[in-house]
Amino acid sequence: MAAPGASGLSGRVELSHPPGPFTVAVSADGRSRYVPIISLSGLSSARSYVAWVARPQLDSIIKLGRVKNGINRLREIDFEKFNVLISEEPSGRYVLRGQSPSTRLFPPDLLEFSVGGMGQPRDTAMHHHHDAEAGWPMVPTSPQLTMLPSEMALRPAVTPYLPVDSTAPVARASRRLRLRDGDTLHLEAGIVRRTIKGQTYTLYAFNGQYPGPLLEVTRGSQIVVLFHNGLPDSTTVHWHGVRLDDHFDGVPGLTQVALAPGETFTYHLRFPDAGIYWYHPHVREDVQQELGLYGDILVRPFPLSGTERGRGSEDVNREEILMLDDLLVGDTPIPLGLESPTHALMGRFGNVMLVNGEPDYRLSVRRGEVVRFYLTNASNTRTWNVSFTGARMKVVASDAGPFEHEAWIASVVIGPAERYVVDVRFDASGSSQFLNRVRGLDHLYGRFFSEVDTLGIITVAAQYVRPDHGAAFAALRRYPPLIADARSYLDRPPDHALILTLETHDLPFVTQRLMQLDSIYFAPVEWSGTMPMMNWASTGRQVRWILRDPATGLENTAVDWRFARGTFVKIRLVNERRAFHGMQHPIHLHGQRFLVLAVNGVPTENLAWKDTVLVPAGSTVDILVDAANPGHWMLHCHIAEHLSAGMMTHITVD
Ligand SMILES: [Cu+2]
Repeated sequence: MAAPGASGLSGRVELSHPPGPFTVAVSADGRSRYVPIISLSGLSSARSYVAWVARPQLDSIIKLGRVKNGINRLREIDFEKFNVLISEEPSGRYVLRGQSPSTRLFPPDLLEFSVGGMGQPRDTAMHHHHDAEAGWPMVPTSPQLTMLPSEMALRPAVTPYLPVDSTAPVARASRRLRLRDGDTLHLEAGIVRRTIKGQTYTLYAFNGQYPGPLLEVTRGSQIVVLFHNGLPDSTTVHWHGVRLDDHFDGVPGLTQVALAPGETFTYHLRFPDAGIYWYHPHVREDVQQELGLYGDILVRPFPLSGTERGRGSEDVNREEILMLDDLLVGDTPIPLGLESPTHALMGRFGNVMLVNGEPDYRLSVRRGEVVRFYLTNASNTRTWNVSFTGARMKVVASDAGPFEHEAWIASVVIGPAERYVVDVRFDASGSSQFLNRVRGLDHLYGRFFSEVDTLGIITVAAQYVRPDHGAAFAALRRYPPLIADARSYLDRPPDHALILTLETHDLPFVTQRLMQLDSIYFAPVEWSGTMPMMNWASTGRQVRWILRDPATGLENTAVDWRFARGTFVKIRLVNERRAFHGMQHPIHLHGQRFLVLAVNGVPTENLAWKDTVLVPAGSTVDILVDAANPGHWMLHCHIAEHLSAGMMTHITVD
C-alpha cells in the first residue's frame, strides 16, 4: 500500500524459501525464516530508498537495506508477524508498506456464531453415531490455548479402541541385531505392557521390544524375515525406503494380502543402498504405529567410506540411533478409532515425547566427543525441530544417503518418516539439552506461542575424549554431484503433478466455522496440536485427504501412473493454498529414491537421495524420481491419519 501522497509507487514482497537441507526453513526456536524479495516500481530516481521490517507493535525494527526500482533480494528475516516498510531518504518518511499474511490472523467475531459456539445444540450429523461416542475420555489440551465450550463438547463419532491384555509380557528396550547375508530373522508383532512416566499401558511391539529390534545389515546383503502376526488385528510389515522386490513391500491390496491374526509371512529382503531405514506396519498405521510398532534398519557402511562418498563411522567417537515418537495420553490412555481414525484433520499429536520409547533420553559423553545421531521420525503426524544446546551440529545425510556437502545447522526439521544423520560435537563440559522447539499457533486468537520439550540430557564429562576428531569435524566435506545433470531438470516442465488437498462433509458447526475463519492464514507447518478438540473429533468418515492429478482430475488410487524403468521422472507436488485446511504433508514413495529439486521454485543447492519429502502448507516441491526398481509402489502421505483417510496412490514402474 502506498502512503497518502505517494501516488504512482507500487511494490510487492515475496517471502521466498531460504535454500538449505530442509524444505522448511525455521530458526532453532521454531520461527519461520524467509528471504524477502521486494519488487518496486515508480520510485523517484532523484531520491534513495530503504526497506525495513517491523513487528506490528513497532517494538522491533530492522533495516533490510537500500532498494531500487526492480527486484531487490534482501537479508533473511525470522519475524512471525511483521510489516515491511519502504522509506524515502533523507526525510525518513515511509512511502510504501505491506503486511505479512500472518498479521491477518485476528480473533474471530465470536458473535458471528455464538449459538453454535456455545455448548449446544449437538450436531445433527453426529446424532447417528451417539452410541459410538460413549466411552471416550477427555483429551488433554494445552493451557496456552483458547477453547470454546462447543469445542470442548466434541467427541469422535467412532468406537474407541485400545488393546487389553493384562497378561501381556512387559516390553524390553530395543536390542541390536547384526544380520549377515543369508541370515533369517524371526519377527513377531504382539501385545506388550509398558510403563511410561509411572503409568502402565497395553501397547504393541515387535519381538516385545521398544522400538523393535535395530537391524544392522551390510549393503548388498539379503535376509529372510519369518514374520508372525500376534496382534488381535490384521497387519503387514513395510520396509520403509528399502529398494526391495515389491512382493515384499508389505502393502495390503497392492502387493500382498493383509495377514489375519495368527498368520505368518516370509519376507525376502535385499539392501542395495547404505543408509538408515525403518520398518512399520502398513495397515491402520494410525493405530498400529501409534501403539509402538516400528524399528530401525541401519545398512552399513554408512555413509559410504574410504574412496566412496561420505565420512565413515571411523570419523566419530560414537553412534546413536534415535527413534522420535509422541504418545497421546490423558488421565487414562486416549483410545484410537476402531472403524476409522480420529484426528483425521491434523493427525494425532502426542503429549509425551519419546526417544527410543523412553521419555527421558540420557547419554554420557566426554568433552570434545563427536557423536553421530541417526534420527528417524516415527510419530503419526508431528514434525520435529530438534537441537542440542551448547553444541555444534552438522547435517551429513538424509533418508537414503549423504548430502552433496556437509552443512552446519542450528536444528533438524524432520517430518514423519524422514531420516537425518547429524554429527554433533560436545565442546563444553556440563550438560547439553536435546530439545524440540517449535511455535504453536492459537488459532482462535491468532497468537503464536513457544513450545519447548526436553527430549533428553547429554552429560559431558570434563575429561577430553580420545581420539579427538575435532579437526575432521571442523571441516565441511564436499562430494561430487549425485547425478551428473540434476540441474538440467530444474527448467524442464514436470512430467506429472499432484495437488494435495482435502474434502470434508458433516463436520460439526463449530469446526466448520472456526476452520473457515482460520483459513485466512496457514503456517508452513502445523507444529503441534493447537486445535485439539476439533482435530480429535474429526474422523476418516468426515475428512477425505486427496492426491489429485490436475492433468486428468483423477484422485488417489485412480491416478495410477506408469513409468519406464531407468528413467528420471519429475513430479511437482502442489500443496493447495486454498484448501479448507492447509497443512504440511510428508509424501513418501515406496521402492524408489528421489531428489528434492526445488521448493517454491528455489533450487535445492545441496542434494541427497530421499524417499520422503515434507511439503509445507501452500508450497510447491519438485522431486526427481529415479525410477529404477520395477513393480507396483505406493505414493502417499505419511501422516498416519491422512493415509487412513485416503491420501494415497500407486505407481507402476515397468
Ligand atoms: Cu498428509
